[in-house]
Amino acid sequence: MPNPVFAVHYIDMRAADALPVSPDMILGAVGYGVGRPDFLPPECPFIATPLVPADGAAMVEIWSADAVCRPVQVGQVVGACNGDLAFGAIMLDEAGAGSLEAAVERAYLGIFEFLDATGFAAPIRFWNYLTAITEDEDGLERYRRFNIGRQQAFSARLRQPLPPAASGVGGNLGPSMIYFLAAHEPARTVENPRQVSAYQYPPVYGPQSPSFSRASIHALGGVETLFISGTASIVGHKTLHLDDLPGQIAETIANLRAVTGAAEQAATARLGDHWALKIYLHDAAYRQTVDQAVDAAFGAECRRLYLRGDMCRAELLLEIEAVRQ
Ligand code: 3EB
Repeated sequence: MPNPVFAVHYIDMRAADALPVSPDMILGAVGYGVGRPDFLPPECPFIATPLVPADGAAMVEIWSADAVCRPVQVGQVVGACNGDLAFGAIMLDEAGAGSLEAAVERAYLGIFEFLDATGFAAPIRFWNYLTAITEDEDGLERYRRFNIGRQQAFSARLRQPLPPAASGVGGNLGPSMIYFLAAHEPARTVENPRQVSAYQYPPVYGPQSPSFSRASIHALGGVETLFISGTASIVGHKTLHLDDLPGQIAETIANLRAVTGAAEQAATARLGDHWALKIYLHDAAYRQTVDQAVDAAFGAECRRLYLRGDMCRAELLLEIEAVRQ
């Protein structure tokens, strides 16, 4: 099987003093509880998130490629690209925009400017990390305001019928931010047969339903990468297993299996066996219990990054996203 054109690495800064990849082949780096690492060349895109690792350590996520990447900045979006892929990241300027939804819309419009300027047609995966995600702001929850701003920009600029995979999680260290991967062709979108599509959630969850697909498949040169969106204990559109950690873990894994099954139907090539999971925990103390379930479901060799996060529904205890290639 040909090699994937990109890969993700999770680096523990307590142990790392060097890059695991060639510095000119880095698309971008993302920090959790840490600023730009000394070993990262200054021209490589780096963005700090408001999330911290669940065990308090500092972690860096690196997206590497199989070809030299060129750093590029367009407006406020910092990124890098090669012939096949682009990475970009932007901090939200909430004070400058006046409201969260205006800041989100402006940031996403900046992302579309970046895509136009670099010649990339389609975002294939978004990560949205927001501060105080479930807090009320002038009568409307911040996550609901975020959904309004995102959809405003998507309806103006997204050139595909359905949005790609995404995660939307809260943290409290520094400003809200967004990062993404993009390609020349839109990713194929995949839904979860056990769940109502997020973009069809009823208005009880907010005036604007969340614009993301449950998964997206990026295909290039016979290699397919599956990006599974943040996945939680939601069936239909309802949260199940309130205050029940084992129940939410089992339901989340059932949802991951269901969306994976749907993706296998939608894929044109066999998906690889390498998984990387990002696991958001409401309470870092859940880690051991979740880790045992992940070992059993995905195998002990499955890579994982545990983060302390606030889910966009306060009753969700955890959320898991995945890359499979
Ligand atoms: C859910 O299933 C949980 O707003 O981009 C998961 C993944 C969730 C992405 C987003 C939200 C988002 O509704 C929340």
